[in-house]
Amino acid sequence: MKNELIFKHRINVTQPKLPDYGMYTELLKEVWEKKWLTNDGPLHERFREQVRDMLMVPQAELFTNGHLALEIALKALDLTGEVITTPFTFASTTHAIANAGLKPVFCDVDPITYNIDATKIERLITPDTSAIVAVHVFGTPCDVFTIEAIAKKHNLKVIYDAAHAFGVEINGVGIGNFGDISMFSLHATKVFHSIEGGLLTFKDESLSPILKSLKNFGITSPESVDYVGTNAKMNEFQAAMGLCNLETVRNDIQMRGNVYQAYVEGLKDLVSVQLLPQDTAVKANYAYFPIVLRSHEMRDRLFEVLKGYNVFARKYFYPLCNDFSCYHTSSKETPIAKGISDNILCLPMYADLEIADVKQIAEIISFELGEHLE
Ligand code: T4K
Repeated sequence: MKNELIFKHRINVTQPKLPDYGMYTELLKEVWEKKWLTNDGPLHERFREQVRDMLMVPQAELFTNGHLALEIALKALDLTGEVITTPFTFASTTHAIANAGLKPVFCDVDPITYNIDATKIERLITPDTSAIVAVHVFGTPCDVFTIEAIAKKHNLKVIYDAAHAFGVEINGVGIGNFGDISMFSLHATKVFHSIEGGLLTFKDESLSPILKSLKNFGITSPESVDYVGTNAKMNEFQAAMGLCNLETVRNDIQMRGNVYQAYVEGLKDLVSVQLLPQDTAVKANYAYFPIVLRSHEMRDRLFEVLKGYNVFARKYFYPLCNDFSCYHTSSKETPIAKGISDNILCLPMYADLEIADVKQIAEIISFELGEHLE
């Protein structure tokens, strides 16, 4: 340990962006005046329209969190049987598939982007396959064009878990325009948040009434319930937070970009560290800063030693979903994903992280990996 590099304050993997307090309470006055707290209130509607415009998508529906939004997306598309998906993701993705009564079939990932390897999808398709659920992990877009071609050829639906990808664009096209439905998480730990929250984007207008109904107990009119729905409505306090954060999100992403560059500068020459590459066709949102170490032991040692410096990195995503005991599957079928998951560490990344702190974290890592550059 190098004592002079120990932080006096705790640095977590992320820290939520909070808006101006006065701006938030000003919006809450409307809630008090109208006495409308949830169930499609006026702030909810305003937020829905503004966030739809911001993401440049034709249709958007809001939910109380990303996980339930994803479950509802799968139910709305009336899927059956098997769904091809990635094991390198948060538990939510696989659980949503299972909770929708579907069987997750795990496909290996690309060693560079950590996203589902589109070239390995077709061999997993069976007569029971109804969809592909891919994740834009850490905000890096999947190979959306290859996935679209496979889906068309085999008549499959495509759902993107875009939990990490708020504001990402491919050649100027909002990432929420790809696939049948995309899900964005608006959780406090994300690039953009509404405390808790979820958003589905889609092109097919006819999905809108089904999604609205599924998040409201399956009710379709005062005297009819046509679906086995749930309660996944976004309330007015969440919508107010979303409206406030929309004001600053572009600037927040720029600040994250500065943090990202400072990390790249500090870590790019380390031979033990693999960084996510940047694609010039992609407008990034710098949601996470993952590094892949050369071995599992090196990753676990760095994870522990960073805590001594007051730096709390996270092993996103370890273990892999196909190693969860509840699925009775194994990561043996997905060796690339296993290697990444065993060796990955996500470093602190948020808009308000000081550049000097990023440089210090990079210096700690260089020192601890024995690659201290004079
Ligand atoms: N799909 C994917 C690919 C996802 O990553 C997620 C969620 C979902 C679907 C589901 O979306 P949601 O239903 O959540 O909308 C966190 C988040 O809770 C979760 O939203 C996120 N992915 C996941 C990657 O990260 P944990 O268990 O790591 O959270 P926690 O409480 O340990 O917090 C992480 C760090 O953030 C801590 O260092 C402390 C800091 N923090 C957290 C909160 C909540 C704060 O400083 N303030 C806060 O208010 O899951």
